[in-house]
Amino acid sequence: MSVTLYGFWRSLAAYRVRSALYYKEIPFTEKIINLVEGDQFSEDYHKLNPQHVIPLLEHDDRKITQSMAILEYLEQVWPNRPILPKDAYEQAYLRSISLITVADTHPLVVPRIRGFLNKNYGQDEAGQAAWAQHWFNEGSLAIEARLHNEGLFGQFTLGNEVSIADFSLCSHVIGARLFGADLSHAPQLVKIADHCLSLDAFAKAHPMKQPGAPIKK
Ligand SMILES: N[C@@H](CCC(=O)N[C@@H](CS)C(=O)NCC(=O)O)C(=O)O
Repeated sequence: MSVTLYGFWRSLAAYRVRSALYYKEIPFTEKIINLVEGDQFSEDYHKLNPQHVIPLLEHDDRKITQSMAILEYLEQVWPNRPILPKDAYEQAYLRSISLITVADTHPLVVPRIRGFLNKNYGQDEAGQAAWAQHWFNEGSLAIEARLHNEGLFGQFTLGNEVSIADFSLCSHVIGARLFGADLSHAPQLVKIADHCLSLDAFAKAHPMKQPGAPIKK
């Protein structure tokens, strides 16, 4: 059995998958697709994922894209250390709170969007950062409100067990911090992410701990 994650240190979507692989104790190797150098557009990678994005998970001869689909696949194939509860409502809640960042926040700040803003609207790094901070703020506010409205959180998104949403919420907070977004209006979200990051699986998957990440001074 072989499991390969195609990822990159800075990728928040790859973080979601990498942390879940560690959490579920699934042995894997990671192949680096350097998004800065444009490896996502190489001929070889095009054959694997014509969308030119990471992550991609290769499990023997199967290829799976999209971090949420990969997490669901991991749960079904490796049910040890479960990340989805049995209850239908709880499952829907976890997927929906995950998608606030996976579908409605993160896609707005990825390299191709920032590159487009630069090329077509003349936005320099500061302009791109302000854009990213805005969308992270919107996402943080929405997640924080959902957490309080449902009142299902404990140390994690759902009570005191790690679930599928924790990988996404943690990636959101990591991204907000990388882009210098203000998280002061989302204290519960931050508390959950920091609790996740106190666990080995979440901590060792952190972007700043991956090969190629800038050394922190
Ligand atoms: N919705 C996808 C996100 C895919 C995505 O946009 N990944 C980024 C890295 S986090 C990427 O590969 N970007 C390449 C680019 O924008 O050129 C998922 O959750 O897997």
